Amino acid sequence: MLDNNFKKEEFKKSVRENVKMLYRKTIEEASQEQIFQAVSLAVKDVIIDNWLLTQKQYEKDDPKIVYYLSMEFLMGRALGNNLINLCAYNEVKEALEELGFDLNVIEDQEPDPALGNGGLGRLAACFLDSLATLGYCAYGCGIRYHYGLFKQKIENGFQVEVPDNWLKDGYPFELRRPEYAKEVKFGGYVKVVYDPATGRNNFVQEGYQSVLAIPYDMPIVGYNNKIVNTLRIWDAQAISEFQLDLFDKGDYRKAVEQENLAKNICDVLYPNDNHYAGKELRLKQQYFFISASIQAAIEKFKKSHSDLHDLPKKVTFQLNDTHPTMTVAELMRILLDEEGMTWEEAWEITTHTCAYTNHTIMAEALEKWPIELFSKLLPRIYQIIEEINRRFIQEINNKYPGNQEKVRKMAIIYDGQVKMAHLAIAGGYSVNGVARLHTEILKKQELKDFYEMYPDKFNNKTNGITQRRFLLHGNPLLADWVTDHIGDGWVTDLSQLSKLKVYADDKRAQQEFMNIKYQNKVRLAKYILEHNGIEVDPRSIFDVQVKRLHEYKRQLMNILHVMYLYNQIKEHPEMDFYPRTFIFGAKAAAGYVRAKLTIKLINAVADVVNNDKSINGKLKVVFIENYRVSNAEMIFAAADVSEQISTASKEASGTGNMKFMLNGAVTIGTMDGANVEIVEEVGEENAFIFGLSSDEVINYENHGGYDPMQYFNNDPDIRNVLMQLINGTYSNGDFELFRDIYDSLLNTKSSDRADTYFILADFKAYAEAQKRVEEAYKDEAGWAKKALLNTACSGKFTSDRTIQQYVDEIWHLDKVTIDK
Ligand code: 26W
Repeated sequence: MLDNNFKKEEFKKSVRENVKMLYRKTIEEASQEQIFQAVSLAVKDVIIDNWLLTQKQYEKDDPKIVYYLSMEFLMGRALGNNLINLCAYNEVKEALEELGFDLNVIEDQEPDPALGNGGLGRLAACFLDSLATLGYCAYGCGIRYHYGLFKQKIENGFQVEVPDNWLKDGYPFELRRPEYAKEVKFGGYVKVVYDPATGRNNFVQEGYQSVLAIPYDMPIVGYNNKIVNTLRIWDAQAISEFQLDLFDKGDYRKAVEQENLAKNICDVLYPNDNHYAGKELRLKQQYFFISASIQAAIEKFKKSHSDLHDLPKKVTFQLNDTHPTMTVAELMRILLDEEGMTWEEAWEITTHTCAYTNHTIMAEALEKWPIELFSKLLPRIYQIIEEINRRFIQEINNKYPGNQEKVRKMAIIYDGQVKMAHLAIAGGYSVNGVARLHTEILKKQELKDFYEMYPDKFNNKTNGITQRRFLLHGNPLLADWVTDHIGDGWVTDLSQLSKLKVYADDKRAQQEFMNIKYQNKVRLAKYILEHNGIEVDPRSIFDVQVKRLHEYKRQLMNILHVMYLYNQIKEHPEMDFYPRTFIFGAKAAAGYVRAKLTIKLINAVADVVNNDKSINGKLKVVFIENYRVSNAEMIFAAADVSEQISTASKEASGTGNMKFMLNGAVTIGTMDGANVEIVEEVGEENAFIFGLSSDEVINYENHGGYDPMQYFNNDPDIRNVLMQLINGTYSNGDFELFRDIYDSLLNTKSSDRADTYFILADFKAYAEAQKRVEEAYKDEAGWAKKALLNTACSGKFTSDRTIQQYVDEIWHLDKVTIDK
């Protein structure tokens, strides 16, 4: 029996009590949603005891703290995950059964907290899980968006965005903590006041508007170790009229302005993934949560330490991409203006406390704020950044005398813009990429000049995922099978999966493994029938691409290949063809027109193919509506083939690729991001690799010489497929509907190159790799071996390993255990 605080009878009693207290109902009268609330409250009760224990232990041990600062935390549902980590899932399942409820149905009542877009936000959530499980003192710091990532509806094949009002029934796992509120100041101007006592100029912000930041804490439960860490998300509240200081009393206009400022800051998560839009409100969001978080961190530090010079020994601020880069300037502001330090002292502390992770090399994702916007909203912060920039340029000039080119490329402020990545690099002690290839590209290409100047700051931390959510919770059949074969040590030490390798050729193990895959496919098929009304055959190959929709991820290449296969089957009905179900799931940013059109194309192809009786159901295409963390768990478990087909060099790492691998899906992919390391672990013979290398892509980009038209002219298969975009085949005779997609592949506009993502260059290699997939799948034992080996070789990709590397090489945290 695992060590947990659950006594079945007590738990049942507590659920009854909660239903009574919350709803004045008996269990029998309560709705499933009400039961969810009551169960969650009972679970929270247990969590809070451990939460208190953890705080006590941290106070006693005084370990170093990492603050993981992120605009996004894509947590997914908490109930099931908390039960898993409390080792109480099965007991609670039984207890609920005895009360007449199905835990799965109760779990489905929880809204998916979707305070993130995709990879970056989900990575943050996996990291919090690993930090708590490994026993490290960590705080996630973020924003309590009232509306998370939109819900996706598909209407007539088009994406429609629906607001995600996740807080409407109240969220049981959050705790409002108004007593820790912080004031955040915007606008106004900076007054310089000479202080004769110190001989220093003091900088005072005046005429500003304030917002109150109210923290809400969510528990992050470690696995089976009683540790409960905290995700602190900040909500904005107006400073009420009564709290205006004397000077402002009766300033009605200011009261209204402050009220409005507070009203919209936390309204909604920006739905752009990998695309910078330069919106003022986003800048406000960034400063809002950073100022509140850094203030709180400094206050906490000072409670138990007397000398702020020790900050780097006790605290790291990890910046999740450039979005929280304001940290550098805000920390400087506090040390200079509030603590009275000299610039040199403050800079020494700041540059040994901040560290930056880069998650993308996509140029359009780089944050560059216009000076006017920045300086007006944050006058003091801007002033500090100007001084950082002035000194940084001096440093560049010292190192490269007379080299204006270097200044132009590296300055923090240039061309009327504040470049956040440059600030993050200059202001911190570590810069890391998220997969080996990505880090190499940063060093050799994107951040070459910075690497040359600060080689020691650069390091790699290949991403990882938590096996607790993506195997133990998401795929209970496989989790049990693994435990039956190698014990349950893998739950906290995923490298133990390698013990499964001895079963790779074992007939019985292969059969059991594939039988579990089959049952998971049946589960997904049922979901697809219920949600899409499409019948799919669980015996067909489940070929899955689920991730945000972006041109560089090349969902378009996937669907063009489906069109090509359909043409083949139609032309050669007698052809030997193993039935395949192509499954897509993807949200497109609301303003990303071409991405949304790609969704329409996928659905249009699905309509034609799925309804063509003549192909005997050999080919099915499914677009899963509203792809999100909760259905992702089920999708990974059911996949045979994992599509990881980004243009080489563009996908920094990918993390879905790892979730598929863990669940025994075989990768078809390019040598991009972490795919490189996946292939290294599992062996080339257990993956299907194709396409241009990152060097080839970068070479084309730097020197030109790519001509997509050549493929159109010389390859009739490609030509046929492309013509079908503009001859009405998938648009009821409408020649214009998909013209933009056609043009994007072939028509060079004056400014940009056609087929920016080399789809036509890679198309045939992709089709050929897909052919190899089909041949391999026909060999039942051969495929089972490949699938099993993918699971067995996925140990490296746990976020526990990633976090341990961050701890050893960047954070240097102390391990904490709860005293028994
Ligand atoms: C400013 C708009 C914006 C919003 C989000 C720009 C950039 C982002 C993110 C950095 C995009 C993102 O999620 N990147 C993904 O990060 C994952 C975790 O490291 C990687 O696995 C993915 O390859 C990368 O695309």
